[in-house]
Formats: sequence, C-alpha cells, structure tokens
Amino acid sequence: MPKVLTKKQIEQYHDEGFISPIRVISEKDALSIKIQLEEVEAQYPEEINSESRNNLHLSFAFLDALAHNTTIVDAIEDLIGPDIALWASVMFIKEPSSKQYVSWHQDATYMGLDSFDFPTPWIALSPSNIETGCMTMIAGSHHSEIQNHEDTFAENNILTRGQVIPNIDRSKGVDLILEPGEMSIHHGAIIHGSQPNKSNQRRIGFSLQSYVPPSIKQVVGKNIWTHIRGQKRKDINGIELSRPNYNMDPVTVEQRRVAEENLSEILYKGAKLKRKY
Ligand SMILES: O=C(O)CCC(=O)C(=O)O
Repeated sequence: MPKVLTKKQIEQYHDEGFISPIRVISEKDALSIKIQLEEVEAQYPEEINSESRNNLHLSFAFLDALAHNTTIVDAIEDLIGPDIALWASVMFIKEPSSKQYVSWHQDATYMGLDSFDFPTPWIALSPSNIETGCMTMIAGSHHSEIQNHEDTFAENNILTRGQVIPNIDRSKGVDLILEPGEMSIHHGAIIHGSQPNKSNQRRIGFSLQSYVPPSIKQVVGKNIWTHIRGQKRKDINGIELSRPNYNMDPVTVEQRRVAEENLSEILYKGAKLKRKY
C-alpha cells in the first residue's frame, strides 16, 4: 500500500516522468521557510548566494528538516522503496523580472550516477507559474536515452554548463504550476526546462536532487550522501554526511565544503569551463 501517492500518481510517474502538484506543507509554513531563507541570505551572504546554492541542507537546519519532511520522504518511498539516501540539493532562485532561465536538459546527464532512474522533488517556496517561470516537462521523454547536450555556458542560463538539448518542441511541454508548499516529482531522465521570471516577486524552488536507493552508485566521484530513511548505505570509500544541529553548524558546514568540491568535479567533468555553481 503506498503511503502518500495514489496508484494513479505512481503510474503517472512511470508513464509520463513526473507528478504534480502534491501538497507538502501549508502556504503559511512555506512562507515561514522563505522568511528564514531570506534571513540567512542576509546574515551569511558568503554561505548562500546565487553561486553558492548547492547542498544548503548541510548548512541550514530548516532546509535539512525539509529534506527529511515525512510527506516528501513517504512519497519517495512509494517510488523507490524504504532505503533512501539524498545525493544533493539545489536552491533554484530566479529574481523578479530577471533573464535567468533553465534550458532543456536531463538531470541524469552529468550527475555521475550509474542509473537514470531516480526521483527529484522540487518544492515551491513561492508561487511557481507561467509568469514566474515554472518548470516545463516533456511528458514521456524519460523513456528515451540520454540525449546529446551542448554546453553553452550562456550568461543567463542557470544550469552549471548552460547545457542544452537542441530542437525540443516546446508546444509538447507541460507546465508544472505550484503554489507555495506544493511539490512536483520528476524522473532523472525527463527533458525539462524553465523560462525567465517576468513577475515582481522571486521564484524560489528547492530541488532535492536526488533521492536514491542503495542499488544506485556514484561512479564518477566519491559517493557522499545524507542518510534519510531505512537501511544505511555501506558503500566502500563512501562518506555519510551528518545533519546540522542548527544553522551554520560548523561540523556540517565543513562537510558541505567537501561535498561541494566533489560535486563540482563530477558536474564539470570534461567541460571546457568551470563556473562557481
Ligand atoms: O528551477 C528550475 O527552474 C529548474 C530546476 C531543475 O531543472 C531541476 O530541479 O531539475
């Protein structure tokens, strides 16, 4: 018996490559997380900024709590089973009336994992819709192989390499409209992207990228993970990360540095340039 998802939602994930929307927390709680986020952005600008946006769940306890949120993890368990680790997280912020966008891509391309079959929840901390630049998915595209991606390093493209899959027909896209506190879940091989934020408010999405079962291994860099639920991974030469006891816990802030260096090596392997995110 699934814990959170319906049979139909599980089928939709497998058939179309995504599920949306799923309520995780109330709008009020999402606003409270947004307020905490903006407080730490002001207080620790070196730790959290547009270039330092990965693995913030290691620096900030309120984001660690979201990564362990029961509704999110129950939904993931419905898809991948009871033994769950988190590989990384990314805070995707598009500023009001900005040109930042995300080109068509498949997450699994550069993640260094030996499978493409893993789910990513994306939690809206502000409204995510056509005006603010929500994610758009090409339904069913996860059934095909990983496509050729061209690295563009385009200035306003907020993907690491500005990698893009050319010639995607946007008219086939499905826009994932989310209210604050709702999430979508997408498959590691689905083709997706997002347009600029034309509104006068920030568009903030926390991408838990991704939850993996023990059968999926890191094969490009070191395997460094956060244990979430069930049996702990026992990977030889792997590192299990700790959880922050409070914001800017020095133990996990230091672990974040190690995880970031490793992630950067993996994401930019073979690239001509390396950006700071
Ligand atoms: O936040 C966005 O617009 C894109 C996020 C994304 O590509 C992802 O979470 O995989």
